Amino acid sequence: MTCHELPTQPYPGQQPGTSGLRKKVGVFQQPGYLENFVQALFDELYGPGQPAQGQTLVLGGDGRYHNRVAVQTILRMAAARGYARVLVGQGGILSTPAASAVIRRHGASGGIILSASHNPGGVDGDFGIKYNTANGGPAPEKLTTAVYQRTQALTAYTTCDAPDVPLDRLGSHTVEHTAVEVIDPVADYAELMRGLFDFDAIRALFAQGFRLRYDAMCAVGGPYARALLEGELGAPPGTVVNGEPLEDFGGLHPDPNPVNAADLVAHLMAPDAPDMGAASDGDADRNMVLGRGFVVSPSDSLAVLAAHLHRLPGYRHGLAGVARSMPTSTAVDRVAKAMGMPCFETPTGWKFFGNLLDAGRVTLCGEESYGTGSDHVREKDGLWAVLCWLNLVAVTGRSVEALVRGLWREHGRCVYSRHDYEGIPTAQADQLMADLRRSLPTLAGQTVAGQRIAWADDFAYTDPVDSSRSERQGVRVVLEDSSRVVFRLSGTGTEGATLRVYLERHEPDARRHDLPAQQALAPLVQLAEAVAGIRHHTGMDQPSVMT
Ligand code: VG1
Ligand code: CO
Repeated sequence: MTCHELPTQPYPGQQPGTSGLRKKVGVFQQPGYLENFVQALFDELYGPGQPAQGQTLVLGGDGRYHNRVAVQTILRMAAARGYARVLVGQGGILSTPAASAVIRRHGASGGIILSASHNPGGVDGDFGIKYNTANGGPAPEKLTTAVYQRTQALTAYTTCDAPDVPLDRLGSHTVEHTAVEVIDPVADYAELMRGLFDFDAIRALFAQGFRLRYDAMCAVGGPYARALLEGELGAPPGTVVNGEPLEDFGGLHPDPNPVNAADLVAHLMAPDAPDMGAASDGDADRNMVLGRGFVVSPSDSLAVLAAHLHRLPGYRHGLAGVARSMPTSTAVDRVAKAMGMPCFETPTGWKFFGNLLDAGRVTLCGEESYGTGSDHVREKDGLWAVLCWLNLVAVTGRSVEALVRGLWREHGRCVYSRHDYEGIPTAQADQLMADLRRSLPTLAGQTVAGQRIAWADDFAYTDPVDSSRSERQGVRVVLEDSSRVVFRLSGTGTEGATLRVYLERHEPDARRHDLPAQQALAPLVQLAEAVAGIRHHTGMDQPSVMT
């Protein structure tokens, strides 16, 4: 076997977005496309052409179409780079939170996760790649920007002509001088979960007949949920549905929300509904939680966890603090204030939580996009969130709905919704945001659609740990009663642009807590239209998805 250099060239658009580089499968299938990106990454990590001496790389993905091909390509490049060791998940599989756990547990220098997460999969769907650093968390913007710049300057990449590594059986192999270990993708993660939760209490809950329906949406969460819920915690077989990871996710769209997981919602709304429902996304870092006949909003889920997490073994010493992404509702802020905990507001994307977690300033983090996680890893973690809820139900004896209603009673309800306008031509979406930004200085004090705007800005963030600065992270329009509308463009899509409009209104009056969210938020929808001219810019009357 020999290593050799092959020619490559800059490809347009290899700039990672909110979470890694995501493109259509066909784009990734172009000869040299993936290689160009990986070479740029290795060059940034170790210096151009320099070996990754003594380093360990973790490698795996969500099992979507092209996963296996990409794993073999990267194994050959890692061997040619001189990595000491590569830990690859069996079958090329590792969920995002499991990859984070493996990196941390084995002292790896980092990991490559092959996933486009909540984006559709299959031959006509999306593929993705992201790099996580030694803390187990997504690479910071500084690194992803440097990698992008390097992708634009490369002329060659290094690989070797080793045969494919057999991925389906656990075992050790040598490629060039690199030890490649095919590891159980669940084992390290399961071990971590055992240390955080009261498994006996959850086991007792299931033994008493508590019924859960976990929809893995034919994505990578299935094997983890089956092993832990059905295997260890005694949930009856069939608790996990769509539990087999499929290359095309069985035609499902593993972006769990009430639209894409309509089947799960229907089960939880049925007369014989289970006690709890849950779903995870493509790479199993997101979670959706439902009670019987009751949908939990992700921002409320975060707030409930903030209020109760100290009841669980892994968190019995309390929380150092909490953090949420800017568009996430302020429910968690209210809980944090009442409990005397610091609460941080970061830009969208998990990479912004890493420094706060590493510095021990926060224990729990979350986003409105069905993402919650803690300092146990450096990613959001879908199954972890479900285990939190199960454990809380077990120790408090309260239902999912009762836990959320308790939050509303104590702190009022942050009525919340996100409206997504998908598939907008990029130029139109950019124009909308540019016009909106231009109007910012004059918005404060104006009455628009009958509502008086207190202030408006474009969110900018200075990381409290390393002082790095991130500008233009979303336009906020805030009313005098703290109701708000936030506008930003998605950084994960692969076709055109998606405008996200986030709507929030605090409702202290318990008699109004059961008003449907869309009804309670209707005035803010009018405000959003009036300040941003969504119809004018996009021609769309209605959002494509409301969550
Ligand atoms: C979306 C969500 C964001 C999340 C990101 C990655 O980003 O809004 O909260 O961190 O997806 O999630 P954007 O830029 O499209 O709004 V995942 O589970 O797709 O990695
Ligand atoms: Co995800």
